[in-house]
Amino acid sequence: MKKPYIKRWLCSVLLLTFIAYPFNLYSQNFKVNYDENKIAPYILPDPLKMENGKVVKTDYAWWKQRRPEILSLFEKNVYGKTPSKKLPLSFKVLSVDQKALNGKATKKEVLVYFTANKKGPSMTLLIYLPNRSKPSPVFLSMNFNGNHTITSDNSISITQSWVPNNKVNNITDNKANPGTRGIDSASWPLKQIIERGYGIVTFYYGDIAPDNKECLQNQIFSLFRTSSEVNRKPDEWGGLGIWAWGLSRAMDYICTDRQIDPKKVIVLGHSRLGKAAVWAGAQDRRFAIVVSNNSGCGGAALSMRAIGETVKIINTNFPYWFCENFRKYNDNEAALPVDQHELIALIAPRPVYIASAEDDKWSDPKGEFLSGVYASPVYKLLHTSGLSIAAMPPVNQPVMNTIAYHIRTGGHAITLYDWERYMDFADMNFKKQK
Ligand code: GTR
Repeated sequence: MKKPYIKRWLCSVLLLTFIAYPFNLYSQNFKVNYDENKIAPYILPDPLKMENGKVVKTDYAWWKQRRPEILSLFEKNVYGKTPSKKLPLSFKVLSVDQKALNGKATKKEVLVYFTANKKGPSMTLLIYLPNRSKPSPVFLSMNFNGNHTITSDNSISITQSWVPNNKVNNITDNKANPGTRGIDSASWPLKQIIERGYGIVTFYYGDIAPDNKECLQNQIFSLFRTSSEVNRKPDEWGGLGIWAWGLSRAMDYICTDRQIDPKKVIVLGHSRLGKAAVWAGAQDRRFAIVVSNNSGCGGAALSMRAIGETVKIINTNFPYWFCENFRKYNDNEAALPVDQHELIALIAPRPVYIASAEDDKWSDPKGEFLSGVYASPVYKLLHTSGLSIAAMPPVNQPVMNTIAYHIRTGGHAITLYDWERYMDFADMNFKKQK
């Protein structure tokens, strides 16, 4: 009798270690709090109260005074300033296949150049559009490992950009290889997305800037600086700002593609790419809907709760993701002049979906939920609904108002369940547009 019990116990310990291991890597040198009762007192900034104490009561005051003020607070204290300089973008269609996915989709690869001489930095968009409905609504979302990893289709070009070494994928020289084709296909249910009438536009975030300490020595970053500028200014942008900028450049292409409906672009990101997607959606009002999938600290989760990953942990592990001023709030979150509920509020009155995973404690699901709750007064000021509940819903029971939220069973990932909820949410909102 005893033996099976011990075997089961051993398997569950091994399984838990395997699931928790990646985030142990990032948390091993820190004291991480997961206890709600140990959250230090904090006062969230009121999104409807100006820095001078004046209460915002009208749309006009929001659009002309408070919204610009919050945007500036995020630029100065968290993500850094996104340069306003416009680059001479140009686009080159590399391939078109109108019979992709068993004839159900048109697949395109498009090169986006950022310099007039077409010799500087560029990114490659991979696009799938449903043949039955054009112009199509699309999800715009960056991928983690290269366009060729989202499906096993071996006609997709393999990124030449730096990729992280990875024993599992047999990458040892920071170069993507054909053996990694389709490794992330579980996160990209293309068949289901196309069948529901949605397209996808994706690119590898490493095309824009490598996710490593060279991130800010890269070509895009240097396009906006003069050679005399050596050190990063305290409010100069970081990797998340550059990746968010890349999403807006992809939107620039989308606005030229007559097969895509530019009024129905859903910007979406998982985890670190969710942080960038929410920051892009907050700045660029061309995005019709914004989706945060497990974006956590520096994404949808309130920083002041300091549960799971904290400002100090993320700035220590990824010092190039945020602006240098953000480091002032290491172990000092209560002093922040802005918090992530106000990032969500910047999206108002556009629909936004915040999604958590029950086992993703590192991302603080409750902190992600509360951002939606505390952004709601701005949505109501702008004559729409916020998040109509004050307590977290049960797992796998989504709540969909203009702000939507779900916490699903399982861990840190983007799953078919998540994608299906986002398409339900987009259906609901795009039907209203008709
Ligand atoms: C972790 C990071 C999280 C999240 C995650 C991911 O290392 O601490 O904030 O970005 O990576 O991107 O999967």
